[in-house]
Amino acid sequence: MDSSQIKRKINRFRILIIGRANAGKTTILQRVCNTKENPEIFNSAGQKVTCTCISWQHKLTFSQRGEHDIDNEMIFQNNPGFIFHDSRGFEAGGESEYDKMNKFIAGRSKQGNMKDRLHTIWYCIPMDQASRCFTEAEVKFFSRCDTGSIPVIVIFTKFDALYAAEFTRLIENGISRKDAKQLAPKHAEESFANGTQVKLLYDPKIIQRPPKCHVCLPDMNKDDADCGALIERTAGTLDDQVLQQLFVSTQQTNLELCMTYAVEKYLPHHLPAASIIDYRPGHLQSLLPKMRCPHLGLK
Ligand SMILES: Nc1nc2c(ncn2[C@@H]2O[C@H](COP(=O)(O)OP(=O)(O)OP(=O)(O)O)[C@@H](O)[C@H]2O)c(=O)[nH]1
Ligand SMILES: [Mg+2]
Repeated sequence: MDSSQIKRKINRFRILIIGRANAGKTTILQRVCNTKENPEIFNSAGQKVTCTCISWQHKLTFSQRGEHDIDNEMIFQNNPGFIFHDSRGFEAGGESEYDKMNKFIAGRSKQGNMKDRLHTIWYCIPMDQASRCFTEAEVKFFSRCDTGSIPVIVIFTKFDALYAAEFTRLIENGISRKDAKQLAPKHAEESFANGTQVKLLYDPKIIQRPPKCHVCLPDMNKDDADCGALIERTAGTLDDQVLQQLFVSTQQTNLELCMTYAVEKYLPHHLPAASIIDYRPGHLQSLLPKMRCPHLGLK
């Protein structure tokens, strides 16, 4: 199937994003869709959820308009190829909220039609809170929630919150302020990768249903934010090649990934063996414009 056939069949790539209030969920979705706009929200009947009583006294906030109703679909005009479902998890609501989420995931994983299924779950855990332990809700999700074949990726959001402590540690070790500022992000990533939180996440004694992988995202609120790592990890966790092609061609923030998948994964299956490619950069560049790769959105 080429990408236009895939798009006709599955239509849109559907993602559930979960995380505590203020975890940075909406910011990530905006980044992935390369926009600062809020999404349009549709209920499960496909009707737009609109705000009918806007006045300065009655102005509803974005979240009151249904952003966190897990059944609602959120679509950004800038990239309507993604459908998002947003959930604040079940931090406030306990069992009934958990059951609602569980039911939603179970229902969406059983849908006969591929286009109605959930294709990926992103679970956000923010790093900017005093206690950086997992909440009860998070432990419960990763111990009990059966997500079937839907891949789950943990996103450690607001990762830049760890830089200050790392900066201080470097200064205490005699590094200059200038160097410490430059080194802090890399050091923070290294100590985090070997730290308790990551170990806990994959410890079978505590977490019976671990995520497929995790990714650390700093500074998503900044104009030059880069969500490339999330896009790459998500593509890498999709076992189904059709879904992987759909995701790679739907996302528009990581062109490099499009090229990598085109050259390394898909072209070899679509070209006669004799025409397979010299990977030297100069040669490849001269070859690509002559090729038609509609399954990747490259024409
Ligand atoms: N420092 C820092 N701030 C961030 C980052 N991502 C988001 N923020 C800020 O965190 C705040 C909350 O971000 P949102 O994206 O609205 O969080 P949310 O999870 O959608 O919040 P709710 O919908 O209310 O649950 C905003 O002020 C963002 O600018 C980040 O990577 N680093
Ligand atoms: Mg939000």
